[in-house]
Amino acid sequence: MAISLSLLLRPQLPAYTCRSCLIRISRASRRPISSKSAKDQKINTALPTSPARTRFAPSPTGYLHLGSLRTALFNYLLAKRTGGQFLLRIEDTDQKRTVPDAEQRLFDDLRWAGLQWDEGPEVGGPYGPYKQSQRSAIYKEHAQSLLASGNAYRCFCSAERLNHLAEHRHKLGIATDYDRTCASIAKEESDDRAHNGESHTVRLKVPDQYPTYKDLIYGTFRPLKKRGHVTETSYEDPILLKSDGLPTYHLANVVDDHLMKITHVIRGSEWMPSTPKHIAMYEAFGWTPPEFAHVGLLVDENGNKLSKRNFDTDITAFKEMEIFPETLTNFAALLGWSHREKSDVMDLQTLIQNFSLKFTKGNTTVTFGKMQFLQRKHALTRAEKGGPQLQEMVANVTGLLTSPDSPYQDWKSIVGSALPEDYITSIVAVDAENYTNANEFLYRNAFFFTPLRPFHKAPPVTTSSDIPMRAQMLSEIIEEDWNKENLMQKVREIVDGRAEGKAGSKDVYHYLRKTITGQEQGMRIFDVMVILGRGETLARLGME
Ligand SMILES: *[C@@H]1O[C@H](CO)[C@@H](O)[C@H](O)[C@H]1NC(C)=O
Ligand SMILES: *[C@@H]1O[C@H](CO)[C@@H](O)[C@H](O)[C@H]1NC(C)=O
Ligand SMILES: *[C@@H]1O[C@H](CO)[C@@H](O)[C@H](O)[C@H]1NC(C)=O
Ligand SMILES: CC(=O)N[C@H]1CO[C@H](CO)[C@@H](O)[C@@H]1O
Repeated sequence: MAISLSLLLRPQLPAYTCRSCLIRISRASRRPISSKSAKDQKINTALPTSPARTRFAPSPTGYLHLGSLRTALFNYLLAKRTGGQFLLRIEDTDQKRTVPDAEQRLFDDLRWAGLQWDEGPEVGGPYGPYKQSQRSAIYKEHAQSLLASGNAYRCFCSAERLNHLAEHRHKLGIATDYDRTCASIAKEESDDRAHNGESHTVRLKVPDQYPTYKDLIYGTFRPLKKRGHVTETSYEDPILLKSDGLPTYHLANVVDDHLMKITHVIRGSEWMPSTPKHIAMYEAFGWTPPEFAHVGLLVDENGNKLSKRNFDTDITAFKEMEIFPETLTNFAALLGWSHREKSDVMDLQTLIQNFSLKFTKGNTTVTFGKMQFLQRKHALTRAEKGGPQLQEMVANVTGLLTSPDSPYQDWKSIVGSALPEDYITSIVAVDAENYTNANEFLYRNAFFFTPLRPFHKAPPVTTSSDIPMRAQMLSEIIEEDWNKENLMQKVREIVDGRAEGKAGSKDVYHYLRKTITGQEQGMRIFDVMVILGRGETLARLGME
């Protein structure tokens, strides 16, 4: 299998890390979450005592999806919890892979989710520009300073040579790193060749021993000293500037995080292998690195990374399902973060107030059942709070009901002269806890929108029963008195007047429910009778 140069240079792929580092990473992440080893307890989950500056730094090569929303959210919550700032930075150095509308969609989707950034595109800030494509000069200047200090060197190797080297090493089964051929080129020669326009990249000269650092989730990370391969020497020496003069992820990310005064970086654990290199770069610049927290990957029940096929679609899919933004942020927050509250149901403000650095180690399995649970709970909150969020739900249900292709064409005969919005609001008030989206809501409450006359002409199986006849007593309640209290009182009279007395109350309720709603169970029957109104209720009971 040939290893292409593009594979080697692709900035998105974490490059090879010393095997011992990887082993440490995988050991750390395989440790069960519940284990309370002495080492675990040393991990400080306390919040920083000063305001945190965090960032979300997406590439406009795709849309926001569940995994990246979660990363953005954790960074947002940490900044907000500590009274700091949340930055948005667009890492658009890979112009070839840029998707034209991705940037605008990222802005829209983050705002939809409520994650407004304090500094970044469209809002500005003191450390801009916040798009990497507009910062090329800054990266060049910093690469120069590493060249000057001897922490970086120019690499004039051709693509062919590097490809060949990689293939050769691949066959030997060793890391496809660089052999440092160009590291020994004298400074004068290197300067001359560059001056004469010879194509080159700039590489970081990584130290033999990576510095120790402390991950906020995994604890102290001590990369072991690298042992050279017996026959081949291999150096990770990542490329910082590509031959076109544009930075790689490694350089741009480190320079920007420093210049933008980022204090905490919460990112996916796929970046862990690169972190020692990044820390080495901070040291080479003489800078203090930010704190790092690497959160596990989102995986499906089979342990596979979430992909388009198993729902890690861009969040448009959730919008189309009419998942509320507060449901999605609540759901995303619970993927790898834990709290001490009694309830998992939290809106964004509550998440901020409860945020901590209590993350779980290892991958997080995503199951979507929880999302429907949260959606219903947030629907209930919307209904209880009222206001624009409730109005939006009602407007969507009303829109479907009254549309020309509504499956409930007879709704007007029930709603009468009332506004459909008011009618639907009254149903939402008693059934919000079962709301998932407008369409499902209409469907599960179809009996409110379809005139039911099942028993008018054909009496029910309980013909021999006195219940249908006694139920007629409900008509004694006049229009003005048609409310819950009076209905409960009348039904009590119906029950008490029968030979069975209280023992037969179940039969009475069952008859009423079945006749009025056509269903075996559902919301409280008194609520149904009030919402349907006197005329429709009595009609369904055969009293037209
Ligand atoms: C996390 O998931 C990825 C992708 O499926 C997998 O390669 C990795 O081994 C998993 N890590 C752990 C700690 O299970
Ligand atoms: C209402 O409908 C619009 C358009 O389909 C949708 O974008 C929005 O999410 C819906 N809102 C709610 C609360 O269902
Ligand atoms: C509706 O919500 C209530 C309250 O959570 C629940 O008890 C009931 O089972 C739900 N009904 C359906 C049909 O899901
Ligand atoms: C531990 C903690 O901060 N709990 C808070 C979570 O959010 C609720 C609602 O805002 C607060 O009342 C709790 O104190």
